[in-house]
Amino acid sequence: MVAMIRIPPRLLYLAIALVLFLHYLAGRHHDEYNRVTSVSHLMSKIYPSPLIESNSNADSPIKRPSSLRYNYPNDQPYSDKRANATFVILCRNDQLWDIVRTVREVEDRFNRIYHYPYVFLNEVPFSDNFKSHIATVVSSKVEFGLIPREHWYQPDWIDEKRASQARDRMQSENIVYGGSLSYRNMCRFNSGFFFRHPLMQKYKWYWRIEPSVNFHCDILFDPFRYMEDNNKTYAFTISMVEYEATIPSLWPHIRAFIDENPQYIAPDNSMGFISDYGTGERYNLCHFWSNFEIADLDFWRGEAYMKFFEYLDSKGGFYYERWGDAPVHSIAAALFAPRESIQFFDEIGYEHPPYTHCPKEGDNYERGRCSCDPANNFDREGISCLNKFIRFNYPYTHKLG
Ligand SMILES: Nc1nc2c(ncn2[C@@H]2O[C@H](COP(=O)(O)OP(=O)(O)OP(=O)(O)O)[C@@H](O)[C@H]2O)c(=O)[nH]1
Ligand SMILES: [Mg+2]
Repeated sequence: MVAMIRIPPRLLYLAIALVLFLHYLAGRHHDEYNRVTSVSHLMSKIYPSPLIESNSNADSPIKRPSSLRYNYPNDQPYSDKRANATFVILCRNDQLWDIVRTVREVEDRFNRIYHYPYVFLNEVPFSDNFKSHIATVVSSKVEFGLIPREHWYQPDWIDEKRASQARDRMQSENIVYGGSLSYRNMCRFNSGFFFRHPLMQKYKWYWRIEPSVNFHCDILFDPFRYMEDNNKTYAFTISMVEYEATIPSLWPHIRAFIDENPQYIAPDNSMGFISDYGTGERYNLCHFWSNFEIADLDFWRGEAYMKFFEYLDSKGGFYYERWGDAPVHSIAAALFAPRESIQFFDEIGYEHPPYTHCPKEGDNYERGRCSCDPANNFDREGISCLNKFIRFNYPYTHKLG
């Protein structure tokens, strides 16, 4: 006869509670544990996903066996055609080697398979040396554009005395780029003009790249196609809080714009992400870090954003303060685009020094053969707004980091 050991139910519940508590603690403090015990990771061990097939011919279709088990971009099948999309890079001639290294990474991690074109923009002509080195590293068409004067330089109607006093004061207060006029030109250009450049007209989608940024993981899917197929408008990898001193009057102007133009506000907008409790009373300074952006050019070219930009531009804050294109773009995306059309790409490992987003959902890290340190992930920093975004925009499908 087999002897039966009777465990009191209370002891059993206690043991289960202890195991769950330890699991919770380990998941909270160890990214690695979190990843290997996640449901999607365990599922991927049961059903390993097929790898992307590389194809060096720009005109041939890209083959990728389909797998629709999970709702992550890396699992989307992209087998037929490319989107109408381009990389866009604003850059100076003296940044040649920083951008060559970055473009080489973009190629190695993604574009050697997809061959999307590049548009380089500059307020002065690119040198022949610059152009020839870029042509060496890209695997696709590349165009170099000159920015029209009126899209770049401080407009005549700006009161230069007031603008220079603002620059001097911000410099004395050690505000980053507070004393720089060229930085202000750049922010205004990125806010309101890059999508109007003649070379950009033929495209619907863009991916913004900057010199010295790093792509740490293989990108096993086509983000442009993902955006198109899933009705997305704007995608980001890093989100953080803005320096308040650079935008003191931005939010009051935006509130005035909203009051005058309520018809542009998307019914299901992301006010809850940029204003705590969604009241719209205060801007919580959260924005998408726009040095990385994948987005729909038609969103910027549309009536809502054009009116919004013209309104803000007329207030002079790009010069009398130091408004960045990041809060301007982000607030517009949050207000004028439906919230489900804003995409966070966990699978794109991205670094703009000093901050890195290192993939952490499911098995994104392993599949991307990432080179970033998971322990050094900006998403966990106090000034990151990612958790706020996830809590607001993905309440059910994404776990909090
Ligand atoms: N052509 C041109 N490009 C510029 C100029 N200033 C900045 N850029 C580009 O605009 C983008 C943003 O400028 P950054 O200096 O990187 O600004 P940031 O990312 O806020 O600050 P960093 O921490 O210095 O990277 C980069 O792609 C730069 O190459 C300029 O005066 N002329
Ligand atoms: Mg930069």
